[in-house]
Amino acid sequence: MKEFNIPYDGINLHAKLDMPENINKCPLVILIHGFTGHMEEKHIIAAQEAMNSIGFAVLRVEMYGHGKSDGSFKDHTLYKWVTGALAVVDYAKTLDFVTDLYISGHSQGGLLVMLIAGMRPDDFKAVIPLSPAWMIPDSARRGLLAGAEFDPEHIPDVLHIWGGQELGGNYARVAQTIHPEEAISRYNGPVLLVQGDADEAVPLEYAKKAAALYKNCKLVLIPGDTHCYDNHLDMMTDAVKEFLQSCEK
Ligand code: FER
Repeated sequence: MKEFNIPYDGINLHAKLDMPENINKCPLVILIHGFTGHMEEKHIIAAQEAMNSIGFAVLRVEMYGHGKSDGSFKDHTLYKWVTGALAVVDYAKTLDFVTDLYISGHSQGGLLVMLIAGMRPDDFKAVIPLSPAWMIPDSARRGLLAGAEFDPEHIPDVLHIWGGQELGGNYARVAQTIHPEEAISRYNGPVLLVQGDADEAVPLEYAKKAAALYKNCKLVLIPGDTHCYDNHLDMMTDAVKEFLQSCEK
């Protein structure tokens, strides 16, 4: 494992690169955590280890205001995550060992990779949104984010969200401008979307709608599982492994 920072626009994003064993050249998956998350979460590590086990390198990166990266949680927005992720892809494209590039993210990270895939569709062999929280923009337009209720036409400067944390109003202002359907329509490559059908954070209808809107999407619904695959983590990792292997055939 190599641990380092990816600098962009004067800030550092904390990254870890895990290589598969005994391989010189191989595909790379960029893997991103969710809202309030970080790269050492159980489901993120499980995905990374599964990918490594079938010969894929994995670049885990913590986005603005999360984990050991720069920026405060309160000040993060989806635009900051998008510009950060674009810089991460630029970095990944400089790595000589990489044969094919993939991108995967969980929850808000899943929304992020949907947006990035639409912005640079030529750069990825395939995209893997895990329980993607792509209802966030709709929720922001309705005035309900992470347990905070607000007037969507008069957004306060601070939102008081779950767990007593503060989130800047700019998060909501930015989220209101995002239309993931547009990003979905711009990516024609293969997509694997995995979600528990008892996900408590992302409505099941969003998983089904994304799968229908993508031109080439495999939807794996895990029976009875939660947002972070607490009951069947192995079913998530099995779906990811099978999909990635099919992409490399
Ligand atoms: C919300 C529901 C879920 C929300 C964020 C999430 C910001 C994201 C969850 C995750 O990334 O795990 O209302 O608002």
